[in-house]
Amino acid sequence: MKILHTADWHLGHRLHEQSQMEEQSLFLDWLEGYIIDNSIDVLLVSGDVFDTGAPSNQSLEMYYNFLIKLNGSCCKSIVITGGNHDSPGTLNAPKHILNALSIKVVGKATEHIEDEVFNICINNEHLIVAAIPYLRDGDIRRAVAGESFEDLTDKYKTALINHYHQAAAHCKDINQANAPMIAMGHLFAVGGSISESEQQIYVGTLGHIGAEDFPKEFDYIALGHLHRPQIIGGNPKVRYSGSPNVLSFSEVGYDKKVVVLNISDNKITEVTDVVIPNFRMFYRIKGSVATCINQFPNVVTSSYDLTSWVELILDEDHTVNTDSIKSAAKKYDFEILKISLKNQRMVKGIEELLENTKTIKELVPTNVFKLKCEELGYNLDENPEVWDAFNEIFQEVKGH
Ligand SMILES: [Mn+2]
Repeated sequence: MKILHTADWHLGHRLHEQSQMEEQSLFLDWLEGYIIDNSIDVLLVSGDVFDTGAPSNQSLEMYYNFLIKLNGSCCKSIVITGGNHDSPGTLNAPKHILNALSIKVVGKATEHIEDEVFNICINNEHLIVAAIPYLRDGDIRRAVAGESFEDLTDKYKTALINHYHQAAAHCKDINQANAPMIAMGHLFAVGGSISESEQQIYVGTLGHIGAEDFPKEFDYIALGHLHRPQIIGGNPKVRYSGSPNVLSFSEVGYDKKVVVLNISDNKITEVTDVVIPNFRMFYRIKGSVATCINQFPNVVTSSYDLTSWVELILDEDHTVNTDSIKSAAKKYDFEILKISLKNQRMVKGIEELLENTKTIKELVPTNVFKLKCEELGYNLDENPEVWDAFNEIFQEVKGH
């Protein structure tokens, strides 16, 4: 049996207000081809299918078109979980009709752990999957009035680990065939590295668990949430597939991947990283105005013919004039999405940030909070609990 693990599609994501629909649909086409060419039996998608809780019609269409294309193919089973970006209601709405197509959807945790555990059987081979979605505090725990932030953090972490142990126990109960057991998850596991697009979805210290916290019964943990493919705590069985498309310029410089597992005789015999093609090229060019312009001829277009996107980080003071850059760039067919100054955050206060911001969407609330603290002379580094508290409130307000 062959299993493919992916996550963090973020369908509908825009990078600096530019639609990424083209590369996202190229990824889904590529994935469909890969699954068919390599006879993948099971597809696992570990959360953040959509970028927002209310995906556009185009995003929904991409999703359903992809799923229906696999119907009748070698891929007999698909398991999809909700991430922190997904609205459980949106993912769950078509749950029953998708179930009829052998597609299991778990948008959020319910009170019944058996709702998250599936016994998949293909050609007499079994696989047990604990499809654990992003776990919101309210889904797994009753808050108690008057609890401190430390209490809350500890209790949430305990509830989270318990949830994994309950799932493992249930998997064992139904595992008559001694089949491999895989858990899915959408969370921040300690020992991973984060990119800028994830900092914006920072969840405080809540739910930070390590590789050792996952029940030993699981043969593999298919994680989502971090966008860089990576193993956690040096354990190759606890792994993030990463996002298939670049969602931030901080994600430039490494390959995007999916993970393929081979199972034979009830054992995972092989775990392979598969590199996804670069549908669009992304460049982050740093240096003085002149150095950056000198780099322009090195910017190439991908074989998929999508315009390359460039971010410039200028090593200049804040009075720099960018006209020469813009006119030099006219000769080339890439697009500059963002020009920033290396020391921008040091020189800009809130007023200046607001003045230079074209749309409210460009403002990241966490940055505004940091700048406000800086202005007030309040040291956030020395008071991490205030930073955590802000993020908690922020998550609450966003409705996650
Ligand atoms: Mn996420």
